[in-house]
Amino acid sequence: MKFLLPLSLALFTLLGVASATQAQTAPASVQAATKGTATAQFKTSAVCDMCKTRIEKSLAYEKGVQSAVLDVPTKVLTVTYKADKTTPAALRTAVQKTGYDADELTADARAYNRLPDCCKKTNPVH
Ligand SMILES: [Cu+2]
Repeated sequence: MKFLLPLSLALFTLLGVASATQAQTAPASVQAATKGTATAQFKTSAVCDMCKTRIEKSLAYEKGVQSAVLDVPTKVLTVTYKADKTTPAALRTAVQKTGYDADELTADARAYNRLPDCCKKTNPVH
């Protein structure tokens, strides 16, 4: 009967692996439920709450954008968008046209010049 113990241990191990595999597939099905929605983050040149409002409003009007949230202290803009309606590149362009840098891309000069002095990127975050 002694030989049965390792056998049942092996069986338990197999079962354990099987349930672990199932657990791993669960998040994938959650992702499938929200399929088509993607999130992108851009480092901007925003310096204050006015910048935050300006950028979030501007992005809200962009095609395919579901939400846009700017964190002023880190200057990071998080955009949730429909992947079949827009692209991170188009979203960066939208940020540039609002007058702010988006990652390595420099702000549109005209839009930047229209910003109030307190929102110029030469200012520290305030
Ligand atoms: Cu500002």
